[in-house]
Amino acid sequence: MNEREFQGEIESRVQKKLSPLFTRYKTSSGSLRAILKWKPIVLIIGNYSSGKSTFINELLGREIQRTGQAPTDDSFTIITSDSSGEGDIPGSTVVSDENLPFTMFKNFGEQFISHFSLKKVDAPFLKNMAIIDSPGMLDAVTEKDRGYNYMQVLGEFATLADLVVLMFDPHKAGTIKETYTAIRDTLPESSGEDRIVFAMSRIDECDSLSDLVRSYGTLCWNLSQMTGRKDIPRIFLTYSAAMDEKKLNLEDWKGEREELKEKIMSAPAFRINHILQDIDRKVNELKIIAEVMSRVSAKARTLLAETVKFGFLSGLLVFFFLGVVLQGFTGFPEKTMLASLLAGNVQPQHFVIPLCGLCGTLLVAGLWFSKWSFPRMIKRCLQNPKNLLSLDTDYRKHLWTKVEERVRRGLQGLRLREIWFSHQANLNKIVKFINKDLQEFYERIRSVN
Ligand SMILES: Nc1nc2c(ncn2[C@@H]2O[C@H](COP(=O)(O)OP(=O)(O)O)[C@@H](O)[C@H]2O)c(=O)[nH]1
Ligand SMILES: [Mg+2]
Repeated sequence: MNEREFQGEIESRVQKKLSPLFTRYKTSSGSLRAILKWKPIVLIIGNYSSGKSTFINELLGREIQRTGQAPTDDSFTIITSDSSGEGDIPGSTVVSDENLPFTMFKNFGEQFISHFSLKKVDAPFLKNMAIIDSPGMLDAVTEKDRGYNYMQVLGEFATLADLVVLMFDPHKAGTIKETYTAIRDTLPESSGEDRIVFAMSRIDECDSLSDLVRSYGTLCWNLSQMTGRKDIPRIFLTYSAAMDEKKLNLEDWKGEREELKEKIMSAPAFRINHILQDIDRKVNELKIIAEVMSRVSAKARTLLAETVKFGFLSGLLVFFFLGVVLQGFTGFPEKTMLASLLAGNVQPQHFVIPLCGLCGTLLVAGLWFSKWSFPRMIKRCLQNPKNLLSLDTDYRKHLWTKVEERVRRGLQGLRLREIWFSHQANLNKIVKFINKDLQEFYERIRSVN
């Protein structure tokens, strides 16, 4: 299977079948489009001084990134390779380049942009891949001084990345909770943990084996606290062979660094999977929105039908008896339609009052519906829009938190005439895409693996 071709096919199918719906429900397929646009991405995050930049330099075989004990490098750097030679591109250019998937990062402001750049280096493995080096997490107080929302930036990069390496060192094994939360929230539930790789670096600095085991234990405890799961994911225990003064005999862990490197090199292979997971999430979000709109429209139509029925019945009563009532109170008209009907000599003028009464009643019913009962129904739905659908799985519950705001805005802006729009037909299209197109794509990658 040619991955590029497959990616193109997925892209055109999404474009054809889903984009009108994304537009219709005012949701953007933004990150999806960005992901489809460029090459596979590996994001490396973790505490400062955990050895991220050292590790990247090792992959490149050159000192490209600055390293050091203090938080030396406080920038996000995309490192990649293309045919146009080496060079640095400043953040302002990167976020304006429509061919790159980073245009939305403009929203994080000047402070972020001045701490963002793209480095082109000559490394064959980066032709079809990019690595992102990130500034490390600081403590909560210092975090405020950055001038941009660091956690959100991390989340946005993680959405684009095919693989996220979370790196920490034995001294700070207990402090990665925020980082983890920031990225986990942005990843689709269905991806499980397979897009996140945990690595504890600088293990050569442990004073003894028991020191190492203690750090590892702390880390496992923290991880299980964060993931809410009892099973511990694989944690690569690594160190940079270039560092001298090894207090421990690290023979047993020698291979782990290489394994981690291999894992990173294999990121392009995860890509199609990642794309499908993202489509899965986007389309399921869309489905929730369409479901709510379809339910609310159906409710509104039922309410309208009832109002029309009631209006018409009252209108009939008015039609026949308005003249009688009027006559009783005012003496006018001299002869009611009912009386002339019974007498058998009806004249056209006898129908004037009844018809006016009928039209008036229908008008009042219409006004009542549009000005009072429909807005009241929407208001009720807005009180607890969650009740409009069944959130039967954790995945759907999670997606709901993502789309709730959009659903609310959609409901608030719902015009009366929209209740005739074919939300149900849209919903059917979405379900069909999930059950047929998406499954077919999943089948195809399964048959290759
Ligand atoms: N002993 C030891 N030191 C390391 C290791 N990896 C990195 N360092 C040192 O730790 C410091 C921080 O590394 P750096 O790569 O800049 O960390 P970053 O902030 O995560 O990018 C530097 O002085 C490195 O030389 C390692 O595996 N073992
Ligand atoms: Mg660094």
